[in-house]
Amino acid sequence: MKRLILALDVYERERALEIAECTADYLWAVKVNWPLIIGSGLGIITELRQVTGLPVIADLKLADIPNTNRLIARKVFDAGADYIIAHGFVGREGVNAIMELGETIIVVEMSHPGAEEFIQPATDKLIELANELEPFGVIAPATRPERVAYIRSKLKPGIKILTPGVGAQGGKAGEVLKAGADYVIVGRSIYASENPREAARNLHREIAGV
Ligand code: BMP
Repeated sequence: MKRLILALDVYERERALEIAECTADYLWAVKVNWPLIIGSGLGIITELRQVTGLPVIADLKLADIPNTNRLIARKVFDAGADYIIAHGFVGREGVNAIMELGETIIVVEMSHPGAEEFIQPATDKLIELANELEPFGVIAPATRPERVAYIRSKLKPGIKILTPGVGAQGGKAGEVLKAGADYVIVGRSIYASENPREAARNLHREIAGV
C-alpha cells in the first residue's frame, strides 16, 4: 500500500511535472500548495493528474467565510483536485461549504513550533469537529508522533490522518506511521534532493518496512 504524499512546493510548471512524473511510482498522491499554484496557475492540477494518474490534494488551507470558501473550492475541484485542505477554526459552516462540493481534509494540528501557540490548544475542538463532519481526513504533525497518537485515539476510526513534517522539519516516517498516521507528506526531502526518484523510493521502502 502506498502511503507517501509528495508536497510539490516548487514554482515552475516544467520542474513540477518532471518531479511528479519521476516519483509517481512511489506515491499515493501529489499535494499542491500556493507556491506551485501561484507559480504555474491552477491548470497545473489538471496536468499533474494527467501526467501521474494520481490523486491531487489542493493544500489551500482555506479559512474564509462559507461563501468565499465555496467560491474557491468550486474552481479548484473543477480544475481536477480530488481533495482540498481547509482550516477548521473558522467554524463548521466554512468547512461544510467545501465538503458539499468534494472531499475535504481538516487541519487539526500543525507541524511547526508555532503550532503550540494557537492551534494545539484548539486541537480537541477541531477533532470534535472532524468527528462530527467526518471528512476524508485530518492534518496532524509528523514532528510530534505523540500528538499523532493522541489524535488517533480521539478520532473516529474511518478518518485518515495525513502527517506533514517528515524530513526537512525533523519528523521520521516510521515513527509517525507507528503512532497512527495513515499517510506521510514529504516535500523538500524529495523535490530538493539531487535525485528525487531515489529519495521517494527510499521513503517508500522505509514506509513498507513499518
Ligand atoms: P516539507 O517536507 O518541505 O517540510 O513540506 C511540508 C509540506 O506540508 C508543505 O507543503 C507545508 O506547507 C505542508 N504543511 C506542513 O508542513 N505542516 C503543517 O502542519 C501543514 C502543512 O500543510
